[in-house]
Amino acid sequence: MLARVLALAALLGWFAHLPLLTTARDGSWWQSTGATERDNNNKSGGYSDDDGTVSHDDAIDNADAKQRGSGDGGSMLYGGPNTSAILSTSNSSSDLSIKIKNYYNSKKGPLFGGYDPYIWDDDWSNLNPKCPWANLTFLPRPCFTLHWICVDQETLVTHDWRYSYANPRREPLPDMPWVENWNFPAAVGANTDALRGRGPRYRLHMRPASAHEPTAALRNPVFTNCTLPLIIVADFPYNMGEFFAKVLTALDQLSSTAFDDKVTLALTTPMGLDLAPFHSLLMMSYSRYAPTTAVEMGSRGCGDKQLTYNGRICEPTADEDGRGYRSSSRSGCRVNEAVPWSVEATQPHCFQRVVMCKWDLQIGGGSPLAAVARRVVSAFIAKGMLPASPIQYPGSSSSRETNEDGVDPDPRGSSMLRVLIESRQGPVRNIKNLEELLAACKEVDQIGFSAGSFDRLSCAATSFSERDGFVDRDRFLTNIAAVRSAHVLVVLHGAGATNSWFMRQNSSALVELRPCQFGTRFAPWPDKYMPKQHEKNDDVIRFFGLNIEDQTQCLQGDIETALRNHTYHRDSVGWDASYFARDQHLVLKPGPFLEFIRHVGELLFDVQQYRDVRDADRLHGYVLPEGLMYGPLSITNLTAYRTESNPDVIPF
Ligand SMILES: *[C@@H]1O[C@H](CO)[C@@H](O)[C@H](O)[C@H]1NC(C)=O
Ligand SMILES: *[C@@H]1O[C@H](CO)[C@@H](O)[C@H](O)[C@H]1NC(C)=O
Ligand SMILES: *[C@@H]1O[C@H](CO)[C@@H](O)[C@H](O)[C@H]1NC(C)=O
Ligand SMILES: *[C@@H]1O[C@H](CO)[C@@H](O)[C@H](O)[C@H]1NC(C)=O
Ligand SMILES: *[C@@H]1O[C@H](CO)[C@@H](O)[C@H](O)[C@H]1NC(C)=O
Ligand SMILES: *[C@@H]1O[C@H](CO)[C@@H](O)[C@H](O)[C@H]1NC(C)=O
Ligand SMILES: *[C@@H]1O[C@H](CO)[C@@H](O)[C@H](O)[C@H]1NC(C)=O
Ligand SMILES: CC(=O)N[C@H]1CO[C@H](CO)[C@@H](O)[C@@H]1O
Repeated sequence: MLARVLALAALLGWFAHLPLLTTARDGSWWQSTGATERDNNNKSGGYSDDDGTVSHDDAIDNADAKQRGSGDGGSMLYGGPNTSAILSTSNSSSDLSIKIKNYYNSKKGPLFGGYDPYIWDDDWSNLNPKCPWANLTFLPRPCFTLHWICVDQETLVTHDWRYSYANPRREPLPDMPWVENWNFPAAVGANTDALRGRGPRYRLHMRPASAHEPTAALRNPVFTNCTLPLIIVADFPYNMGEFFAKVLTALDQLSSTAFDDKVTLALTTPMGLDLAPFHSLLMMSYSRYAPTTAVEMGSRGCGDKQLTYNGRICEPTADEDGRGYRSSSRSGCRVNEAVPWSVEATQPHCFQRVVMCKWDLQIGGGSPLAAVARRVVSAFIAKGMLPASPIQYPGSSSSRETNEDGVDPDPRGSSMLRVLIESRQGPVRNIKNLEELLAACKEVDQIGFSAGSFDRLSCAATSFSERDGFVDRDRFLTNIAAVRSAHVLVVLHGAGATNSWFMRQNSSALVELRPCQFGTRFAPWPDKYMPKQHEKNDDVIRFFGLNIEDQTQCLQGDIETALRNHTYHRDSVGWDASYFARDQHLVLKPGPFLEFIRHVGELLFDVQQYRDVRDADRLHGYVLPEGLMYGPLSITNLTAYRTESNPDVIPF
């Protein structure tokens, strides 16, 4: 009896989208995901040039107003079945499947316009092995499935009967999820968040099929089940750290439960922007097809391409439904070429199923970051894509460091501590005296260096991007090779820290430098990203924060300077003390810095010792005017801490 009640509850949840049972009308689909209240003061990212406040942004305020205005939709409309209900009856789930299937079957008929409107979303293993396999039964909440969809540029055209105007009991169209937060990827070599670079929120449109479809492919839709697009909607899509932490880990998880690698990955990029090279490279492990953008997937076919790429004139589209050539059909083509994102011989425009997932600041993430990083790097290694490290440490023969296909020997050893310092260009967060630090490393190495098993020290510097901030495909892969040839990666808080995930695990460390006040007064911002994430991932990369709290070692960033001297317009720069703190340059005194590096070297290999020191609140560093102090993260008031705890300060 109980089982029957539960099964009924599950059925009600499952069928809540049917007109008779529908209660909510305009709830955004993600409102039912239990997403917590949006927090306007939270910075995003934390790794990257793109991280920023939400607080000054009109788009966000609108978004909030909208969320408040639309009430608690809380419906099950587009979220798939009530998973918890079904799981709670897990021992009767096959029973349940049959019941649901029968329900569907009994509803088939002419009313549904000839299409089965509610395709049974279980596995597709009965399909041609060339076609995607998917099990969409238990998609996680931020994902949902749409049926009978054509894609035309930025618009999803639904042929689903439940949304048709011809259906007197039609439902409102589902709300397409927004790319709510994103910073415009300008070619300026600086974080556009500090430059008010926030883009207006963006989403794809959705409309029902009409009497005036623009192309032959849309007028005569052929719905394929051999291409399964997964349209990804993500906050901060151009922020590699966010993308890696939220999208890639979620994708990794889905790939082990819901899809095989024949899925087509399409990222929603605002305003027709292209993918960044890191998108394609990071997603490579999850689809055998080239990732694309949602808009590219909706491209109309051969028209422009044929004219520009091989000079062939595109034949004007004739209708294939017997009505002949219409002057209105100027776009689209009779002949569609194959596309790299599908196995099919010609570009598909219409799909039996399209899955959409929205991963944002609140919802996202899946598999552990370190595991995903291992998978991504192994794929590069297996394909022979990793170049040799660009960094030549003394005493290493370059031949030993050349990666051969499928082989990735560890060149580092355990006697010379290899330190790689990120050299940043652009107007903010540079280390102004890199050469001095490199020279000091050499000197210390000559005088005598000792840290754990290490008795030599070697430092090198590298930039992770071009001057304009661009990271092309080769640079991205070279960066990975570079960090894998080092024991310690030193970065200023920012995008460079994301590379720490690609280091060799269990024998590498990340040192994150935080300029004056950023690691103390504003500590909650940087402290909640890298340190938390690495700790959550079993410290396979050891995280060390070094907070520079000596004013003589911090310099105002160029953006703040230009703002204060009226070179920059007030309207084009975010006036925010936390940005100013983050964006300072550093002029590091070599003494305390290298003492800290020695401390890192001592704790590098022994994770237990590392954790003991962390538990003893002596892991992270604070560079004071008097010297170097060890302490925990998140000391927001150094004066108070020093009064209470009276920690030693190593004088310099
Ligand atoms: C899903 O089902 C469970 C168990 O029946 C129930 O407790 C829960 O409230 C349901 N969730 C929603 C969103 O309806
Ligand atoms: C699941 O199976 C167990 C034993 O096999 C049974 O006691 C239990 O009532 C079942 N639960 C449901 C929801 O059917
Ligand atoms: C589909 O996924 C669900 C939940 O993960 C699982 O219970 C079911 O067995 C899967 N079906 C197939 C055919 O793998
Ligand atoms: C997929 O489409 C092909 C061709 O239309 C059809 O023969 C096949 O039954 C479909 N398979 C499924 C599982 O829908
Ligand atoms: C890291 O070391 C731990 C033991 O300290 C071990 O369990 C784990 O498998 C190692 N991970 C990798 C990736 O080497
Ligand atoms: C203002 O600051 C910018 C950035 O540091 C600098 O390039 C410029 O020369 C300064 N202008 C004046 C008048 O000081
Ligand atoms: C830090 O603590 C000291 C006393 O320990 C207090 O005088 C000072 O105002 C505090 N600073 C801030 C910024 O709260
Ligand atoms: C101001 C602030 O930091 N607010 C919140 C940011 O997000 C975390 C977790 O999502 C909350 O715990 C903070 O309160």
